[in-house]
Amino acid sequence: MQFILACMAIGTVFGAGLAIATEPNQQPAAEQSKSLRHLARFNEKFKAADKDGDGALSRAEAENANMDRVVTHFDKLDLNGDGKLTAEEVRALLRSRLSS
Ligand SMILES: [Ca+2]
Ligand SMILES: [Ca+2]
Repeated sequence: MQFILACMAIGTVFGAGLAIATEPNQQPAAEQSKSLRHLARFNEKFKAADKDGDGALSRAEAENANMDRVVTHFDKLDLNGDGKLTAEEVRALLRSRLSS
């Protein structure tokens, strides 16, 4: 059992390393650092807005953080309908904004 777990852990590390190694080739460096900065800003804002620290934003948390676009589209963004937005669900908004 421990051997299997060790194999899984090694596979995860190598898999992640591979993803990091191949990613920079997919877009120009300047573009990538721009989207990384964008993502870092988003993560900070998300964490600051998540007052109870459960890793998701309730509607009230989004309202308190003045995330107007998130509040406006809250029901649409809440893909699984649990009344909270995870970072992944809010990222769908960022993606739609970037592509439109
Ligand atoms: Ca929360
Ligand atoms: Ca949700």
